[in-house]
Amino acid sequence: MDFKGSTVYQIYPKSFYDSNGDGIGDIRGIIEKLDYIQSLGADYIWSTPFFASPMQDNGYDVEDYRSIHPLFGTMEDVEELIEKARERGIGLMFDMVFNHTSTRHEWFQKALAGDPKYMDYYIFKDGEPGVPPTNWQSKFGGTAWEYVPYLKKWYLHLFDVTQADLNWSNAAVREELKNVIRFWKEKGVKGFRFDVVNLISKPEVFTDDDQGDGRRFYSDGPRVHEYLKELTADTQIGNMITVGEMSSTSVEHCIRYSDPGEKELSMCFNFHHLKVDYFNGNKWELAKPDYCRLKTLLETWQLQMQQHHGWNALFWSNHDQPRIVSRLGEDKKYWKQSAKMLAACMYLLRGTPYIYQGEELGMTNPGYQSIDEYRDVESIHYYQILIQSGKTSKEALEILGARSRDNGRTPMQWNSKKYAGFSKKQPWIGIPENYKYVNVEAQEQDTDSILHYYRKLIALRKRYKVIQDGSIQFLYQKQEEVFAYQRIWEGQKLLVLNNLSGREVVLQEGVAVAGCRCLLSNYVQGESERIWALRAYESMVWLKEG
Ligand code: TEU
Ligand code: CA
Repeated sequence: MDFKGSTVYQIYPKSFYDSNGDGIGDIRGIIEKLDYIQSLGADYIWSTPFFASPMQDNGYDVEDYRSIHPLFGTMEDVEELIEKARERGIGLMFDMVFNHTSTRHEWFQKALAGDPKYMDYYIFKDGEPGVPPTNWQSKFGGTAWEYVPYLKKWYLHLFDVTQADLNWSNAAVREELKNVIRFWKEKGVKGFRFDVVNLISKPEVFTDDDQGDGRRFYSDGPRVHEYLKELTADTQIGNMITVGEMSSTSVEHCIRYSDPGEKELSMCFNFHHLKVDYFNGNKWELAKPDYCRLKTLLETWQLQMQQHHGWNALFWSNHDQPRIVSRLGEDKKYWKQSAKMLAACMYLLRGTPYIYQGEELGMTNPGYQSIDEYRDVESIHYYQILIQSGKTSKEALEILGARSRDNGRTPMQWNSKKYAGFSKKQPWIGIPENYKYVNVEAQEQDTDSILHYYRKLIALRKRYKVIQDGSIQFLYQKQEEVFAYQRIWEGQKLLVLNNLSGREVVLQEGVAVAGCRCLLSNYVQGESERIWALRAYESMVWLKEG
């Protein structure tokens, strides 16, 4: 299936469905829920990692790329998942964490034992204790270097200290990773998501960053395009769906990563639009969302990618992000309207949608009240850092409540029974109280639910070429609360109008809809010739066929 017409459903297995009652979601849990995923209209499932791992970073610290963590199941389970999904026309995309491995990986263990071959698999630098090679900071807080006294060397870890960065300038490392791809391709995997893949190429010389945390030296690093071209060519994944997760990237680089002529990846995730509520770029300081900036970012990326043959992955949420309805929508009075509006805003743009489990229900942040409720390594680190910087525990918890990655990792809400029907046992992480009404079962019954709205939206994408392939133009660019665009393809014209605010907005000069059909809306639409105003969080989609 052409990736331009596809929709991807993202699963975080640990929190999707627990089939054996140990409080932790698993592979058989995904198998049991395949009918549900099919009913959404998803073409692919991207699952975050379930490989052997000490789980310091919930599986993003891989110990063995070819074996399955027993918590999640067995290789047979994974093979069955691939097969049963295939029978339903759904392809599996696996998550390849190739920037780093767990320090428990055999390669790193051999490196620690002093084997020079494997030391060259990682980034070791000579040095003295207490004096890291550079001042670079880990993404999870603190220095990005760890000292190994008996080797008298430091190793680089851009993430947790148990996640050692691989040395991609070593051709042997690149060959090892290609073999991992080949292994999973042979098992019938249909696509890949590459974790922080724009960080794989480090500079030749390591120097202090006097302007930041070091990221400008290794994000979209010197040889990254060369490495990706080589990986794609040598593993023959150029005709599969591939997506790279790009950290602190630029549109220029994302064009190169995703332009079919470059033969690197099908598309990219970038996070600029999910930083519009950071205070001066700082995730750990709260600020109100800047909708103006949100609009400008989405518009710029859409237009640039369109002009230069790039392709966007369209998404609002994933396992690293707070719930979008709590963040850019309004999760109480206008819960339903704002969740639907956000969906239409994003998933009718030019690109491939990635819908994260529970987003289709309008799942919200859980509102944890104590640090003991948090599980994520990043949240726990930053709580300490915030306290050390002088914040009270109440302030730090308020920040985590809005920013923690655990907000997006709470169990999928299946029904209103105990533990939201996710498990028979107390789950590994707490469930938001609203599961009583925010759940699959309740929303299956309500034809006006967020769930049904997502289904309609996905079906529209399948049905209309204009959504898959149409060109895009933005409207009302000067009106801050209005996010509006039109898509054009041959005789079809699609008009998408959204009010990003909780207030009624009068449109400057109104927009003609005479002769158009309303395909989707989160309010009842009467007959009209022209739209003059939008109600709180109102969203409407009109089609004109020529
Ligand atoms: O995420 C990379 C990433 O950029 C985020 O973790 C980000 O740094 C974080 O939210 C800081 O605010 C990927 C995975 O999606 C994430 O789960 C992993 O922890 C990370 O890579 C390391 O593998
Ligand atoms: Ca389980």
